Amino acid sequence: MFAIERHPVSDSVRAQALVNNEQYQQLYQRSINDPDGFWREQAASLDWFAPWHTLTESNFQEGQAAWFIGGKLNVTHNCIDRHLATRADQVAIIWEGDDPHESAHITYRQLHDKVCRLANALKARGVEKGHRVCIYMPMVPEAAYAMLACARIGAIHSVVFGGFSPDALRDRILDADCTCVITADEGLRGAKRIPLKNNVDQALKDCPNVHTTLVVQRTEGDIAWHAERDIWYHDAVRAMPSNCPAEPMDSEDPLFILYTSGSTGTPKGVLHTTGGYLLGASLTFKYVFDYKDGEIYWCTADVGWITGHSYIVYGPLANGATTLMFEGVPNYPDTSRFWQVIDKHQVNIFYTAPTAIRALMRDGEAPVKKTSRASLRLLGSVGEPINPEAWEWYYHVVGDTRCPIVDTWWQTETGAIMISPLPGATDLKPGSATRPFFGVQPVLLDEQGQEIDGAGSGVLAIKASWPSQIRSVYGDHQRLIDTYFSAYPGYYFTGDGARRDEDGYYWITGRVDDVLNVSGHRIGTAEVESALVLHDAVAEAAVVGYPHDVKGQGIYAYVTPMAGIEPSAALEDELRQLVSKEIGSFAKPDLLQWAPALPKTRSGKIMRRILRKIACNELDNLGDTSTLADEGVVNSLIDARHNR
Ligand code: 6R9
Repeated sequence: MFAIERHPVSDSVRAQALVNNEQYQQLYQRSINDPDGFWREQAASLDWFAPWHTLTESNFQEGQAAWFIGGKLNVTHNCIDRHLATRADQVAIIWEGDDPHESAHITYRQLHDKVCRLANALKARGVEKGHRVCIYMPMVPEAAYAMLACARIGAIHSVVFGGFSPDALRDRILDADCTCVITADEGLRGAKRIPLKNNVDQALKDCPNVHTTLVVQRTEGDIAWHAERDIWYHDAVRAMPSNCPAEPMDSEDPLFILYTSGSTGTPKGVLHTTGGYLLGASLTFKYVFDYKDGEIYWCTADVGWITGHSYIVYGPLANGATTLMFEGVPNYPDTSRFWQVIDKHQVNIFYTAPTAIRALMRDGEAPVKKTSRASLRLLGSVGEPINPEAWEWYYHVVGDTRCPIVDTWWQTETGAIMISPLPGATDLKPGSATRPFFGVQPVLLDEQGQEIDGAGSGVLAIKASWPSQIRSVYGDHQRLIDTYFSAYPGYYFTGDGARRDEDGYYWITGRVDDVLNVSGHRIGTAEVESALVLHDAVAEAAVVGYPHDVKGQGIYAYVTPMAGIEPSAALEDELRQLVSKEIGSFAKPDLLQWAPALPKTRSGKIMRRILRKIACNELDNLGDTSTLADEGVVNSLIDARHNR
């Protein structure tokens, strides 16, 4: 067992930090005891076109949340225009290409110009306030322009991660009824080309309502052209005026939809609105990263995920920060790339995922140590629990024992960071996300749904609404209520389990539902199962997670073939391809086991608990098997597992 050492806040970090521990305690207490006063002060950090009159109206039973009611604002006015008086020539976005010789710097003035032109181009194509625009892009600055151009005119963006397959893209376009898609000819990652426009063409065969596709020319690769709907991005913006008024939006007008996986059914379109989301992203960015004017900040996420939305685009830009956007991958041209980029652009704050750290750890210290990293001041972690070994390596090797690590727990649904250290305030314990952010009231619930006091373990829930909370599941409000507000009435249910220690620190232990976290990607086991059973040769499939050294969790699929079908390596391969086609290659099973039958209860329910134990090789303690319809099934699965 790895001994967990406490890392106190150093004097030098405390001296230059925004808040120390006392100030954190005071501000936190105030945010809970006097929310009106606290949020009135914090909301003044944004520019409002019209003031709000009511702080919040929320009701967890009905899944209702509204914040800063009556207020009018525009996200891009806050992220761009208001900075022009003081920082027009400051760099807003540093773009680092896949190729280490390619980079670009975009100032706030240039960002204003780019976003306004694109906003005007969207308008010229008939996109209006409230329309949905799908963004399926590589990590190029145009992805940020596209999000911001939508926000400028009040269109709702739905960014779909570029790793999703054409089928997954189609489903998301249809669910949100998008009428416009912004994409690129191809993406470029680790010198490999990703056929984005081709994928869009395939997806759009079933999407008659899409009238426009704007195509960024990234690689000049060969693509098909549909003149009735395709336009080159550069042609569309060229003749447009470089000014476009920022649409005054209601605080509760939708800003974006982002699809995420749950334990059942198809992915949900998580809906976020304008005022509360922006304030949540902006405030957490400022305090958690302890951001100081002029610093260079780099978050390695993809804009296709919530981390990219809140902490590459909206949070940093709302603070007038310089945000770095990286097109490539950590191991191209070699595994020193992250650290080289840090030196090249003099990055001060670096925010990445445990899976990346674990992958780079395998290569040893040399690729890190041949770089300086002297500019680094703060490190961050997000997406999954960080194991203490990876934490210590990140701290000692990457951060040279100098930089605090903020382990930030949050979700697509929470919009912004919920539990995290503040660098000047919180002593660190490797593996713990530590304490709640201002205004956040986490609780641990036992099996009866009762709150656990003091130290203990339970499911993690949130007791009261917070500004950047999910507002709805797009097109299906009942699903919001069923998923988050029904299991434990009166609470927001996170889907995670957690432990609280004697210092009140939270330790997230992982999902308690059927959601996997594979390299930081959230994948519903039900989605993978649905893909597998589409194959004619498959009678039934059950998917569970198992511990994976680099990915955190790997995907373990049990597949029962149709009667008369002989399992084979070729068939296994076909099934993997099918998952790749239905979802994306990141969701392919790591291990596939042919199962003559699955363990079921007498009422026919698959006993996933047992399948999980077999996948994890925890065979000594299978738990209660008395409800099994046929114990022989379990023994045959165990035998097969042992034979692999
Ligand atoms: C931001 C993001 C959310 C799920 C969440 C939890 C896991 C995220 C974590 C963490 C432990 C952390 N998670 N951050 N677990 N420690 N610091 O990742 O959003 O993609 O919606 O995933 O990720 O299980 O419930 P999302």
